[in-house]
Amino acid sequence: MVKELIIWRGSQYSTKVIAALHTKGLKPEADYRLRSAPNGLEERKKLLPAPYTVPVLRWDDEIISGSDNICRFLDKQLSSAPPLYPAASDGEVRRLEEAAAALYWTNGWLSTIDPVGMEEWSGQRARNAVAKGEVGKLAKFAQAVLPQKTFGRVMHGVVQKDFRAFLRRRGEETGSEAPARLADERDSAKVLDEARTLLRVLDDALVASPTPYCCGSATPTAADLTLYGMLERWLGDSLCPGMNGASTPTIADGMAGVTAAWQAMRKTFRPDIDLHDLKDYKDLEEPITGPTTFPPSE
Ligand SMILES: N[C@@H](CCC(=O)N[C@@H](CS)C(=O)NCC(=O)O)C(=O)O
Repeated sequence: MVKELIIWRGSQYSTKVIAALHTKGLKPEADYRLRSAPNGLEERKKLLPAPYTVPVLRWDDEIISGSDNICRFLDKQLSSAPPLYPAASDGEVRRLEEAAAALYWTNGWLSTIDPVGMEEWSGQRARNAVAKGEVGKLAKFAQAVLPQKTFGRVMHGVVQKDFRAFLRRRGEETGSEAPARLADERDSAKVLDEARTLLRVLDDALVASPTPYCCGSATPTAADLTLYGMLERWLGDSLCPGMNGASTPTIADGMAGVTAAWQAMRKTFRPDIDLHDLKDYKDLEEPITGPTTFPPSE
Protein backbone atom coordinates (compact mmCIF):
# COMPACT_ATOMS: atom_id res chain seq x y z
CA MET A 1 0.00 0.00 0.00
CA VAL A 2 1.41 3.39 -0.98
CA LYS A 3 1.74 6.19 1.55
CA GLU A 4 3.93 8.84 -0.02
CA LEU A 5 4.25 12.59 0.47
CA ILE A 6 5.95 14.72 -2.19
CA ILE A 7 7.58 17.79 -0.67
CA TRP A 8 10.31 20.38 -0.77
CA ARG A 9 12.36 20.71 2.33
CA GLY A 10 11.89 24.29 3.53
CA SER A 11 8.43 24.62 1.98
CA GLN A 12 5.87 26.05 4.39
CA TYR A 13 2.98 23.95 3.11
CA SER A 14 5.10 20.79 3.21
CA THR A 15 5.92 21.51 6.86
CA LYS A 16 2.20 22.01 7.51
CA VAL A 17 1.26 18.60 6.10
CA ILE A 18 4.12 16.76 7.83
CA ALA A 19 2.83 18.29 11.09
CA ALA A 20 -0.77 17.39 10.16
CA LEU A 21 0.25 13.76 9.61
CA HIS A 22 1.99 13.84 13.01
CA THR A 23 -1.22 15.12 14.61
CA LYS A 24 -2.89 12.06 13.09
CA GLY A 25 -0.19 9.81 14.59
CA LEU A 26 1.96 9.30 11.46
CA LYS A 27 5.69 9.99 11.32
CA PRO A 28 7.94 10.44 8.28
CA GLU A 29 9.81 7.33 7.13
CA ALA A 30 8.25 5.18 9.87
CA ASP A 31 4.68 5.49 8.54
CA TYR A 32 5.02 7.05 5.08
CA ARG A 33 7.70 7.82 2.51
CA LEU A 34 8.92 11.28 1.65
CA ARG A 35 9.97 12.18 -1.89
CA SER A 36 11.29 15.44 -3.30
CA ALA A 37 9.97 17.22 -6.37
CA PRO A 38 12.23 19.06 -8.85
CA ASN A 39 12.56 22.83 -8.49
CA GLY A 40 11.78 23.81 -12.07
CA LEU A 41 8.14 24.26 -13.08
CA GLU A 42 8.57 22.52 -16.46
CA GLU A 43 10.04 19.42 -14.79
CA ARG A 44 7.30 19.46 -12.16
CA LYS A 45 4.67 19.54 -14.90
CA LYS A 46 5.95 16.16 -16.09
CA LEU A 47 5.81 14.58 -12.63
CA LEU A 48 3.03 16.14 -10.56
CA PRO A 49 -0.70 16.64 -11.06
CA ALA A 50 -1.97 20.20 -11.71
CA PRO A 51 -1.39 22.78 -10.24
CA TYR A 52 2.14 21.23 -10.02
CA THR A 53 2.83 22.49 -6.49
CA VAL A 54 4.00 20.61 -3.40
CA PRO A 55 2.85 18.98 -1.20
CA VAL A 56 1.12 16.08 -2.96
CA LEU A 57 -0.07 13.03 -1.03
CA ARG A 58 -0.39 9.54 -2.50
CA TRP A 59 -2.51 7.33 -0.30
CA ASP A 60 -3.13 3.96 -1.93
CA ASP A 61 -5.16 4.84 -5.04
CA GLU A 62 -5.86 8.42 -3.97
CA ILE A 63 -3.89 11.44 -5.19
CA ILE A 64 -4.36 14.69 -3.30
CA SER A 65 -2.68 18.03 -4.06
CA GLY A 66 -2.67 21.06 -1.75
CA SER A 67 -2.24 21.17 2.00
CA ASP A 68 -5.86 22.17 2.68
CA ASN A 69 -7.20 19.28 0.58
CA ILE A 70 -4.75 16.91 2.26
CA CYS A 71 -5.90 18.02 5.74
CA ARG A 72 -9.55 17.49 4.71
CA PHE A 73 -8.66 14.07 3.33
CA LEU A 74 -6.87 13.07 6.53
CA ASP A 75 -9.92 14.02 8.61
CA LYS A 76 -12.08 11.82 6.40
CA GLN A 77 -9.62 8.93 6.31
CA LEU A 78 -8.53 9.01 9.97
CA SER A 79 -11.66 10.28 11.64
CA SER A 80 -10.93 8.83 15.07
CA ALA A 81 -7.59 10.71 15.35
CA PRO A 82 -7.63 14.38 16.50
CA PRO A 83 -9.57 16.51 13.98
CA LEU A 84 -7.81 19.15 11.90
CA TYR A 85 -11.19 20.86 11.34
CA PRO A 86 -13.15 20.27 14.58
CA ALA A 87 -16.83 19.98 13.64
CA ALA A 88 -17.98 22.68 16.07
CA SER A 89 -15.66 25.31 14.56
CA ASP A 90 -15.16 24.14 10.98
CA GLY A 91 -16.02 27.50 9.34
CA GLU A 92 -13.88 29.54 11.71
CA VAL A 93 -10.91 27.16 11.33
CA ARG A 94 -11.17 27.51 7.55
CA ARG A 95 -11.28 31.32 7.84
CA LEU A 96 -8.20 31.30 10.07
CA GLU A 97 -6.46 28.79 7.81
CA GLU A 98 -6.87 31.30 4.98
CA ALA A 99 -5.66 34.12 7.22
CA ALA A 100 -2.52 32.08 7.96
CA ALA A 101 -2.07 31.23 4.26
CA ALA A 102 -2.11 34.99 3.52
CA LEU A 103 1.24 35.15 5.36
CA TYR A 104 2.85 33.10 2.59
CA TRP A 105 4.00 36.02 0.44
CA THR A 106 5.55 38.14 3.18
CA ASN A 107 6.96 34.97 4.73
CA GLY A 108 8.78 34.16 1.49
CA TRP A 109 9.85 37.79 0.96
CA LEU A 110 11.39 38.17 4.42
CA SER A 111 13.28 34.87 4.14
CA THR A 112 14.42 35.28 0.53
CA ILE A 113 14.50 38.89 -0.68
CA ASP A 114 15.43 40.52 2.62
CA PRO A 115 19.24 40.10 2.73
CA VAL A 116 19.51 39.46 6.48
CA GLY A 117 16.53 37.09 6.45
CA MET A 118 17.91 35.18 3.49
CA GLU A 119 21.33 34.76 5.10
CA GLU A 120 19.80 33.59 8.37
CA TRP A 121 17.26 31.28 6.70
CA SER A 122 19.37 29.57 4.09
CA GLY A 123 22.92 30.97 3.87
CA GLN A 124 24.33 27.80 5.37
CA ARG A 125 22.26 25.54 3.11
CA ALA A 126 23.45 27.47 0.03
CA ARG A 127 27.10 27.15 1.07
CA ASN A 128 26.66 23.41 1.72
CA ALA A 129 25.04 22.95 -1.69
CA VAL A 130 27.89 24.74 -3.46
CA ALA A 131 30.51 22.80 -1.52
CA LYS A 132 28.83 19.53 -2.54
CA GLY A 133 28.66 20.63 -6.18
CA GLU A 134 24.86 20.56 -6.20
CA VAL A 135 24.42 23.91 -7.92
CA GLY A 136 26.80 23.55 -10.85
CA LYS A 137 30.45 24.13 -11.56
CA LEU A 138 30.10 27.88 -12.13
CA ALA A 139 28.87 28.52 -8.58
CA LYS A 140 31.68 26.39 -7.20
CA PHE A 141 34.21 28.33 -9.24
CA ALA A 142 32.68 31.67 -8.16
CA GLN A 143 32.88 30.61 -4.52
CA ALA A 144 36.52 29.66 -4.95
CA VAL A 145 37.59 32.92 -6.59
CA LEU A 146 35.33 35.56 -5.01
CA PRO A 147 35.72 36.94 -1.48
CA GLN A 148 33.10 35.36 0.84
CA LYS A 149 31.10 38.59 1.10
CA THR A 150 31.00 39.20 -2.65
CA PHE A 151 30.05 35.59 -3.26
CA GLY A 152 27.20 35.91 -0.74
CA ARG A 153 25.95 39.01 -2.59
CA VAL A 154 26.09 37.26 -5.98
CA MET A 155 24.16 34.25 -4.63
CA HIS A 156 21.61 36.49 -2.97
CA GLY A 157 21.17 38.42 -6.24
CA VAL A 158 20.29 35.21 -8.08
CA VAL A 159 17.87 33.99 -5.39
CA GLN A 160 16.21 37.43 -5.17
CA LYS A 161 15.68 37.61 -8.90
CA ASP A 162 14.16 34.13 -8.96
CA PHE A 163 11.83 34.87 -6.07
CA ARG A 164 10.65 38.17 -7.59
CA ALA A 165 9.88 36.30 -10.84
CA PHE A 166 8.02 33.65 -8.81
CA LEU A 167 5.93 36.34 -7.07
CA ARG A 168 5.11 37.92 -10.44
CA ARG A 169 4.02 34.57 -11.92
CA ARG A 170 1.92 33.57 -8.90
CA GLY A 171 0.41 37.08 -8.88
CA GLU A 172 -0.72 36.58 -12.48
CA GLU A 173 -1.96 33.01 -11.88
CA THR A 174 -3.91 33.78 -8.73
CA GLY A 175 -4.97 37.35 -9.50
CA SER A 176 -3.92 38.25 -5.92
CA GLU A 177 -2.60 41.73 -5.36
CA ALA A 178 -0.07 40.84 -2.63
CA PRO A 179 2.42 38.73 -4.65
CA ALA A 180 2.26 41.07 -7.66
CA ARG A 181 2.96 44.10 -5.46
CA LEU A 182 5.65 42.39 -3.33
CA ALA A 183 7.52 41.37 -6.51
CA ASP A 184 8.60 45.02 -6.88
CA GLU A 185 8.83 45.93 -3.20
CA ARG A 186 12.25 47.00 -1.91
CA ASP A 187 11.54 48.14 1.65
CA SER A 188 12.13 45.44 4.27
CA ALA A 189 10.64 47.51 7.13
CA LYS A 190 7.41 47.92 5.19
CA VAL A 191 7.12 44.19 4.46
CA LEU A 192 7.85 43.37 8.12
CA ASP A 193 5.06 45.72 9.14
CA GLU A 194 2.65 44.13 6.66
CA ALA A 195 3.56 40.64 7.92
CA ARG A 196 2.98 41.67 11.55
CA THR A 197 -0.41 43.14 10.69
CA LEU A 198 -1.43 39.82 9.10
CA LEU A 199 0.04 37.87 12.01
CA ARG A 200 -2.07 39.87 14.49
CA VAL A 201 -5.25 38.37 12.98
CA LEU A 202 -4.02 34.96 14.15
CA ASP A 203 -2.75 36.36 17.43
CA ASP A 204 -6.16 37.86 18.27
CA ALA A 205 -7.86 34.51 17.60
CA LEU A 206 -5.26 32.63 19.65
CA VAL A 207 -5.42 35.03 22.60
CA ALA A 208 -9.21 34.63 22.62
CA SER A 209 -8.93 30.83 22.64
CA PRO A 210 -8.91 28.97 25.99
CA THR A 211 -6.30 26.50 24.66
CA PRO A 212 -2.94 27.19 22.92
CA TYR A 213 -4.66 26.45 19.58
CA CYS A 214 -7.39 28.11 17.55
CA CYS A 215 -11.08 27.82 18.50
CA GLY A 216 -10.48 26.11 21.85
CA SER A 217 -9.11 23.00 20.19
CA ALA A 218 -7.05 20.65 22.38
CA THR A 219 -4.80 19.79 19.42
CA PRO A 220 -3.49 21.86 16.46
CA THR A 221 -6.14 22.66 13.83
CA ALA A 222 -5.47 23.18 10.11
CA ALA A 223 -5.19 26.92 10.88
CA ASP A 224 -2.55 26.37 13.58
CA LEU A 225 -0.65 24.04 11.27
CA THR A 226 -0.61 26.60 8.45
CA LEU A 227 0.78 29.13 10.91
CA TYR A 228 3.34 26.56 12.08
CA GLY A 229 4.64 26.16 8.51
CA MET A 230 5.25 29.92 8.29
CA LEU A 231 6.77 30.16 11.77
CA GLU A 232 9.27 27.39 11.09
CA ARG A 233 10.79 29.83 8.58
CA TRP A 234 10.56 32.97 10.67
CA LEU A 235 11.36 31.55 14.11
CA GLY A 236 12.56 27.97 13.65
CA ASP A 237 14.70 26.05 11.18
CA SER A 238 12.20 24.74 8.59
CA LEU A 239 12.66 21.25 10.10
CA CYS A 240 16.30 21.20 8.97
CA PRO A 241 18.54 22.02 11.96
CA GLY A 242 22.08 22.91 10.90
CA MET A 243 20.93 23.76 7.38
CA ASN A 244 18.21 26.38 7.81
CA GLY A 245 17.78 29.01 10.50
CA ALA A 246 15.28 31.62 11.72
CA SER A 247 14.93 34.38 9.12
CA THR A 248 13.02 36.90 11.26
CA PRO A 249 13.27 35.90 14.93
CA THR A 250 11.57 39.01 16.36
CA ILE A 251 8.49 38.90 14.14
CA ALA A 252 6.09 37.66 16.84
CA ASP A 253 7.45 39.84 19.66
CA GLY A 254 4.59 41.06 21.82
CA MET A 255 2.16 38.49 20.37
CA ALA A 256 1.35 36.19 23.29
CA GLY A 257 -1.07 33.94 21.37
CA VAL A 258 1.24 33.26 18.43
CA THR A 259 4.20 32.72 20.76
CA ALA A 260 2.31 30.21 22.95
CA ALA A 261 1.01 28.28 19.89
CA TRP A 262 4.49 28.21 18.39
CA GLN A 263 6.09 26.90 21.57
CA ALA A 264 3.39 24.26 22.08
CA MET A 265 3.66 22.99 18.49
CA ARG A 266 7.45 22.93 18.49
CA LYS A 267 7.40 20.88 21.67
CA THR A 268 4.82 18.49 20.24
CA PHE A 269 6.36 17.94 16.82
CA ARG A 270 10.09 18.11 17.27
CA PRO A 271 12.27 16.13 16.89
CA ASP A 272 9.82 13.55 15.44
CA ILE A 273 9.51 15.47 12.19
CA ASP A 274 13.06 16.74 11.70
CA LEU A 275 14.07 16.29 8.09
CA HIS A 276 17.85 16.65 8.35
CA ASP A 277 18.71 13.02 8.83
CA LEU A 278 16.35 11.15 6.50
CA LYS A 279 17.48 7.72 5.35
CA ASP A 280 15.04 7.11 2.53
CA TYR A 281 14.53 10.56 1.04
CA LYS A 282 14.84 10.47 -2.73
CA ASP A 283 13.66 12.33 -5.78
CA LEU A 284 10.30 11.31 -7.12
CA GLU A 285 11.12 8.67 -9.71
CA GLU A 286 7.84 7.89 -11.43
CA PRO A 287 5.42 10.58 -12.61
CA ILE A 288 2.18 10.73 -10.67
CA THR A 289 -0.17 9.98 -13.50
CA GLY A 290 -3.83 10.83 -13.53
CA PRO A 291 -5.76 13.69 -12.00
CA THR A 292 -6.24 14.27 -8.30
CA THR A 293 -8.97 12.16 -6.71
CA PHE A 294 -9.84 14.31 -3.70
CA PRO A 295 -11.91 16.35 -3.29
CA PRO A 296 -14.04 14.24 -5.69
CA SER A 297 -15.21 16.16 -8.74
CA GLU A 298 -18.96 16.69 -8.95
N1 LIG B 1 -2.52 25.99 -1.80
C1 LIG B 1 -1.39 25.12 -1.90
C2 LIG B 1 -0.14 25.96 -2.16
C3 LIG B 1 1.10 25.11 -2.33
C4 LIG B 1 2.33 25.93 -2.72
O1 LIG B 1 2.25 27.12 -3.05
N2 LIG B 1 3.48 25.25 -2.69
C5 LIG B 1 4.72 25.89 -3.05
C6 LIG B 1 5.84 25.43 -2.13
S1 LIG B 1 5.58 26.00 -0.48
C7 LIG B 1 5.08 25.47 -4.47
O2 LIG B 1 4.96 24.32 -4.84
N3 LIG B 1 5.52 26.45 -5.28
C8 LIG B 1 5.95 26.23 -6.61
C9 LIG B 1 5.11 26.95 -7.64
O3 LIG B 1 4.17 27.66 -7.27
O4 LIG B 1 5.41 26.78 -8.82
C10 LIG B 1 -1.26 24.31 -0.60
O5 LIG B 1 -1.93 24.65 0.39
O6 LIG B 1 -0.54 23.31 -0.58
